[in-house]
Amino acid sequence: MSVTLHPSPIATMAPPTTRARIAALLALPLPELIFQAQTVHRQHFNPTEVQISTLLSIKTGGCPEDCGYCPQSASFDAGVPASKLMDIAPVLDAAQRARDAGAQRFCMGAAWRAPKDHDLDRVAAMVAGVKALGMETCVTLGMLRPDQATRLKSAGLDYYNHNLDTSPEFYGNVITTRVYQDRLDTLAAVRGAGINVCCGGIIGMGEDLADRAGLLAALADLDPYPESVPINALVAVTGTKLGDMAAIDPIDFVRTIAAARIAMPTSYVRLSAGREALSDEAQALCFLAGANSIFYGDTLLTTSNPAVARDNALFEKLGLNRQS
Ligand code: SAM
Ligand code: DTB
Ligand code: SF4
Repeated sequence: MSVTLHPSPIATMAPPTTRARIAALLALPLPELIFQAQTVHRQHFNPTEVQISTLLSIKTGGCPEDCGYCPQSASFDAGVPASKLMDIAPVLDAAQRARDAGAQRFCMGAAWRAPKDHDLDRVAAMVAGVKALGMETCVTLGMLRPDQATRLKSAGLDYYNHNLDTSPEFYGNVITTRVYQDRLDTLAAVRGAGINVCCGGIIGMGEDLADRAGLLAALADLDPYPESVPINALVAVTGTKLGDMAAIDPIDFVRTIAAARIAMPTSYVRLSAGREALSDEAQALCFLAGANSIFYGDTLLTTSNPAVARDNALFEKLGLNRQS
């Protein structure tokens, strides 16, 4: 007599996907979520230390991409005039000022779809100059080919920022001039050149909870996941496609930070754009949720950031220190 073996339902049940795990985290009661995030954070970091990066826009505006959030896109009139790539000396002056003010990393951003090779020569000189000041270096220049990534690595580049921005499904609502796979290809080129990856996204662009889980899952499933994860709250700039978007509820932002911390335990999770609209109390919750990095300095790229004096007072009030 033959016996048909039926596999047990438990053995055949697929393990939950990263996305499902993150969706479950986002749905937790806040105290439970914060506790889990704090626990993970303390396993890998000193919870009183915050990494400090300062941004500079080295080439502003006139960008051919149509990212719906971005005041630098030529598709919108957000009152940001286009300018050419800066000279090297003023960039190094700005880096030195940032270093003297306490920044560890200097991040240079250019409003390009992708850098041209002759522009890359000057950016490589900027990277080498900032490195010589004893700072960590980061650039965000748009799409990159593997040979361009190698060129930047040779100049001393520590981090390349290129965000996935949102979930694969929501992406087309925000950007039509390039696709998700383009972003993944650039990230692979950066990783392949041995540069650390800085990659995150934006919350508050009209996406739903499933999209937030999808973004965080896409980040966490990168192998390895990014060393640095900027979580931006949309800065709704008048004139852009998303200029009328309502502000995100700060508690939803805190939840996203906490889920990012749990999903990427050893990453620096950066409380990025949108901090100016957050109260001290909301920012304190973000730090409790596992954020351990900020952009420091009065401006981001084209929009404003909390004044240095406000951040210094916040650090003092919360007993936070700059990472040593
Ligand atoms: N052009 C390059 C690129 O897109 O890769 C680099 C600069 S771009 C301004 C860097 C990132 O800033 C974007 O990917 C986006 O995540 C973020 N960003 C831009 N505008 C923003 C806004 N209004 N609010 C929040 N984040 C924003
Ligand atoms: C990131 O994720 N946020 C920064 C940085 N990477 C380059 C940029 C935020 C820009 C906010 C809008 C602006 O100032 O133009
Ligand atoms: Fe251009 Fe970057 Fe702005 Fe997109 S986010 S429009 S690529 S500067």
